[in-house]
Amino acid sequence: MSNLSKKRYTITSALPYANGPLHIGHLAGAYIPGDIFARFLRLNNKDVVYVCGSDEHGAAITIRAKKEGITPREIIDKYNKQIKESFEEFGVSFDIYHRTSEPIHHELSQEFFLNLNEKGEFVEKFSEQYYDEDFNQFLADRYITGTCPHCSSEGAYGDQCEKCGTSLSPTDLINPKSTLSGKTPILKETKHWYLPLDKYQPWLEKWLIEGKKDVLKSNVFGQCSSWLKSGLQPRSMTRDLDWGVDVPLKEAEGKKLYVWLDAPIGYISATKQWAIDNNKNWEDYWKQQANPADNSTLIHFIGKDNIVFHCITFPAILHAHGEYILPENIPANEFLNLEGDKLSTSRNHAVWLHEYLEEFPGKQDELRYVLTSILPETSDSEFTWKDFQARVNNELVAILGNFVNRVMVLSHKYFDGKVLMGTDHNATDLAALGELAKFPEQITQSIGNYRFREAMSQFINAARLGNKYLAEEEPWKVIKEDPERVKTVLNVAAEIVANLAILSQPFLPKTAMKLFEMLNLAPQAWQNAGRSDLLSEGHQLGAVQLLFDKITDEQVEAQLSKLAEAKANNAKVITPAAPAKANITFDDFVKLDIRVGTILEAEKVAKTKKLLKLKIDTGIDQRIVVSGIAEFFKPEDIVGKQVSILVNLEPREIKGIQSQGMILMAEDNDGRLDFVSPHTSIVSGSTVR
Ligand code: B3M
Ligand code: ZN
Repeated sequence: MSNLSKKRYTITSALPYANGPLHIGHLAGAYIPGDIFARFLRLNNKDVVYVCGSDEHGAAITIRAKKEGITPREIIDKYNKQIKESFEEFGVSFDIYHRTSEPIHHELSQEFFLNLNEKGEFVEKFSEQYYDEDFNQFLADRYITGTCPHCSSEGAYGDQCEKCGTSLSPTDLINPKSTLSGKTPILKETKHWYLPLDKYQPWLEKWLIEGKKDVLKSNVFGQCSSWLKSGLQPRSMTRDLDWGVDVPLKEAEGKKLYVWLDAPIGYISATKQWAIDNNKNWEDYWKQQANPADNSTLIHFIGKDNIVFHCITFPAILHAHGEYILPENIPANEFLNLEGDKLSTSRNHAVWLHEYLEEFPGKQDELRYVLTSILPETSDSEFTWKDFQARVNNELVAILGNFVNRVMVLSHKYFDGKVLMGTDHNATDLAALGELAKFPEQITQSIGNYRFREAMSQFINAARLGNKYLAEEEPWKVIKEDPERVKTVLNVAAEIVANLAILSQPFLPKTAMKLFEMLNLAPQAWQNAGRSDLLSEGHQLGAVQLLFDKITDEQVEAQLSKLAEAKANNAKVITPAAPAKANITFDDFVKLDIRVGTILEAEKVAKTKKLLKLKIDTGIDQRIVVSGIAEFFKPEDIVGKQVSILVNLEPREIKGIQSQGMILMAEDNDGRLDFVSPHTSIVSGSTVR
């Protein structure tokens, strides 16, 4: 599939919206795969630029700003910083982490828009769009919610239903509501610039469907084919918004570029900035070269929700512009689930990277390892803390860590940390070294085909080989009768460690560094992997370092209870209110005689948990009411309190007590009760209507 024979690569990972922290799903979707790929190519001496940055426009930002009660600028500054730090901590090796709020990006996006506009590529259309009259503004897709026309679930957005995944237009929504005022928006005429995707359909079919059938991953190809099959529609490239890149036309004052026009251009503006900072020519990485063989190879790493924009919209824009290269591949991942449930920012069902870093300091590679092992490459996959623990303890600790540790400790113990050569390699040694030599090519194949899970398991198999070799040769036993043989065994083992150091570099950057330090060896290029003469005779090894330690049951339990707590909090917040009951007439209503009463006495009803016996002054009389509120109120706290009481309810006997009427209580989703009371003191017997 992928061609690793090119000399220049332009690698991108999706630009995260700077509207919240990152979680493990982000890492597993677009960043770990992109980083492994970029690191691998650099190790192979390719000319690589790996770019990313914050996506700082669009309703994603303004909605978040509104929620937090701060400005969009404050939101993007806050989350850009946090996200950038998380990436650095996890060793995601972008050559630049840029921002779409930078002037260089605004300029380039506007240049794209003007270029296409001058060529007459856009179709200008007047259309009716939802407008919030209270807020005097057109409503972006995300500012409108309503019922999904496909699955009937509530709370679908104007651009997508998150329940069933269908992409929508705001006017598709049933019973639309503005999220600004909560009111039903009106339709108002506005002008927008549309990219005629229908016009590019034949070209896309040729370039994407015919040309990339054998190149794209099947999940990506499947989505693209079905999009094209259902027929592409023109898509508006401008928005009535007050946050984003200005549409650079006089007649479009107040309008902004659609975020999905400017965001992918962010890859290019990031490269431009990097080129300025590093004395490079950005066009080498983005423009078509005189000799097509010199074109850079463009690869987009994304999650599956971004496929259409990277496979259809952005290529159409690049194609319409004319001077740019097109993506070679778009290896999108599916989604990662967590403990049996979808990852969710709004429900706080997630493992947040900034929290992981605090709770598992120094264990970045552990998470990289586990996520790489379970990447949702062909279908959704699942992260569980038990599995995390098992993989760290049984693989990183028990196989890789254990092997390296034994080699280091024994070498120091027997030979002062020197790599020596005793007797000649015997058949077992040669077999082990022969096996070892096969891994680089296997891993190369896997990475070249975007099969990072497979590559990761090949890597750990290389460590397994070392572990097995050592367990069979038992140098700790042989040392007594044949120290010369032990020199050779530890020499072979040290060569395996050196190979592991090289092979680990694309996957586990911190571990790779430690391994090279322990070996007292400079980091090596990929081409040296497979060799068994990396350490010369007499080479002095460095000090022993601990690579990994075990994840404890307590750590797992703490994480699980954190998720359970989030779920509990969440149930409180999001359980929707019960639907309204059937209508009644006013005559029905006036049959209820509700009064303000004052609690004169209160006591627990014996042998019950929930009941209080109350004596109430209703203004009409003093009467006894039994009420199920004992879990929420102590008798002594409510004497004197004014409440609403339904006085003409048929008396009932409860636990042998005649209860005359009913106290009105408000009940929330968790069953918590509170009185419906007058705001100020009011005479008992006042009517409630
Ligand atoms: N910010 C959407 C997302 O974070 C968007 C990606 C842009 S990539 C150019 O899923
Ligand atoms: Zn739906």
